[in-house]
Amino acid sequence: MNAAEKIDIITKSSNLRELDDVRVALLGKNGELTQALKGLGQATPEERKTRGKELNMLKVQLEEAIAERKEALLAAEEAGKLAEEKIDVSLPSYPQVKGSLHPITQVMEEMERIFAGMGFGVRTGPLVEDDYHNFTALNIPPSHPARQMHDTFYVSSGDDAGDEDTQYVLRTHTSPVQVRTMQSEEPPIRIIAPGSTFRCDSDLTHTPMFHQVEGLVIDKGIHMGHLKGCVSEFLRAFFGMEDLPIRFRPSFFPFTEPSAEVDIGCKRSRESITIGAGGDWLEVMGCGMVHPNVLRECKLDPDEWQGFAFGMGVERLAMLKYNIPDLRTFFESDVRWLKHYGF
Ligand code: 2U9
Repeated sequence: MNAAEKIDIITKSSNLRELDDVRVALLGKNGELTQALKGLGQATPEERKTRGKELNMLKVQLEEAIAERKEALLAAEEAGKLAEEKIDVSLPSYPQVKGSLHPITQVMEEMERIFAGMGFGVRTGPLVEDDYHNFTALNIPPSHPARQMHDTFYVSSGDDAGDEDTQYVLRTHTSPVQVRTMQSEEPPIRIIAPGSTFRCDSDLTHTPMFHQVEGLVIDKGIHMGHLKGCVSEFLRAFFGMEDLPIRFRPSFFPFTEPSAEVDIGCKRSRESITIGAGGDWLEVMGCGMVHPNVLRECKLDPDEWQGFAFGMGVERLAMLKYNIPDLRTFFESDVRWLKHYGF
């Protein structure tokens, strides 16, 4: 086989494997050219010189031809792969993981939806509050236990953070939002204040940050009947039970008079709580008629304007509605937990 024929075989090899077989047959340890070069040992010095030169030139030619063909075959293979592996950029990513709002946000929005249906607007306010809006305006005396350092997160006012004589706290309830609303808007008022609140408390049933939805109605001639009707309507809508048993139990809060705690009927077993059925009671929220001192502090005459207020913990109500036994799971961000409870 002459040089041209050998090069022809190289350029005609149709894939990398075939090309490598040709390379081995020509240039491998026992290849044709390698053997011919080895055979030069027996040739005369003159022959070795001319034949050796020819064979080495041929070797370079063949190596170049093989390298060229290899490059061409690799390029063709790559082009074939690209043509085959077309990417459809319009396809959704896989696996398709859809995000969702946090369960607490979802429950809070559900509460907002129910109250919106009863004509309530939504108000929000600062998370870092001054002592006046969080305590004083709400008729909470300086000696009240809620004001103590171990119950409330006090915030250093620093050099450039507000008035240096003012004490700042992380709000312990959303009630200051209602105070601010009464002081900046004209009655009648019908609002809820959803949001995060903070207390120095951390155990199985308390986290330092939790959520509340509080509500306030101020109008002329408002009485306990309005309060009971509104709260009952909300609880029956929230738990989806027209005949949910509800009772109002006398209680005390500095900002309401009279005050009540609200219980719903349930059946308690060692494993779980069933809402609605059975002879047991479960506390779900607090409420009352706005204290005359609070009305006066907000420049409202108690003889002209009356109102009711209520407050509830969102985590607690979410746990009851969705049968979630452990409060801490709300803060663990475990996707399997979200799926299990259908969020
Ligand atoms: C103003 C006047 C009155 C809000 C109220 C409660 C009763 C209450 C608790 C429920 C569980 C807080 O999250 S919890 O620990 N709240 O029992 N809250 S009356 O009363 C107000 C608020 C603002 C101006």
